[in-house]
Amino acid sequence: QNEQQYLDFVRDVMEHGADKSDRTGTGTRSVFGRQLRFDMAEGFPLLTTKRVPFGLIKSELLWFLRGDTNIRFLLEHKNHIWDEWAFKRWIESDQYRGPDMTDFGHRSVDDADFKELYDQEHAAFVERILTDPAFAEEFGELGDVYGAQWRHWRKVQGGFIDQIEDVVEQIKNNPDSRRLIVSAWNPEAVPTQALPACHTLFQFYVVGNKLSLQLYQRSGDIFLGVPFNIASYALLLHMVAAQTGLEAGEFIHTFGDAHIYNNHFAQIEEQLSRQMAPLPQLVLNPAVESLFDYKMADIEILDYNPAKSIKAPVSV
Ligand code: UFP
Repeated sequence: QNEQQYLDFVRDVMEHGADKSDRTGTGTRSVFGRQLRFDMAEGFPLLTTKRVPFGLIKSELLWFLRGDTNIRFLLEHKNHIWDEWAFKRWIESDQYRGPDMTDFGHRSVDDADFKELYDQEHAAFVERILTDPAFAEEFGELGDVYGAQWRHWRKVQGGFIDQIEDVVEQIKNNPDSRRLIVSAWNPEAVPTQALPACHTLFQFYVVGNKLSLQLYQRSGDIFLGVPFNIASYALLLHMVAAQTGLEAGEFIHTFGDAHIYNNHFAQIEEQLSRQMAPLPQLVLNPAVESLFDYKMADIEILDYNPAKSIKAPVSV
């Protein structure tokens, strides 16, 4: 079963992973090179052993597909998953005059007084993005993240490449192609990115009337990030299938460094102790005519009955 694979993967990493330091200073247990396969015929792979907030996955994917790289659209949809990355740029800028927010990720976990201060600064930041367009333009911007790489990859000779539009055309007109690839990894952009692409590259594959998608994820936070990433790419697969007259086949999730942060171990134990429920179903509005025309209400998840959510700190 689809979800069992994820739980087995978690156990594998807990048991066989190497304890390893990492960029964020938190420390991880990590493996290199793993693959999960999700057959869409079994149901939509939204985990049921903890609630995964599907609304956030939808708005983030719509944001990528717009080619948008400014958190303002996300905030308008009450989606805060990219806030820390923008906030970090704000507090490190020379225009920031508030209290010292250095290392806010760790400090807001360890220190309750600091957390209160951080929550205030963060709320003020969000409010300002939503109400001050000039501020939003400068500090809501994450640079060349997914939206930019997917929809307007900058060409050396000038102009842009719309990788998503191109790949959809290729799937329709040249389904046997072995070049159905979208790359988000741009070595030139890495130094200026708030977060260099974790979902490095993906490829489509058509056989019969089935469309499959394989993602290479260079780095995966197994507890917090990966459940989102699975659902997000499964959703993208369904949307592209719907827009190319195909059925969604498999989502294949291939990992480079797959890790569990040291401060997620208790949460992982809790999740592993839970029972799975049947997977939900995804329903897309069949009247939508282009991959770029989906709205929040056109994407629905049915029969999702998960166990309750499990909170854990994000390492920034
Ligand atoms: N991460 C994910 N999935 C994502 C995303 C980030 O797992 O979609 F954007 C995690 C992986 C890693 C961290 O723990 O964020 C990125 O850090 P680094 O760039 O050092 O790999």
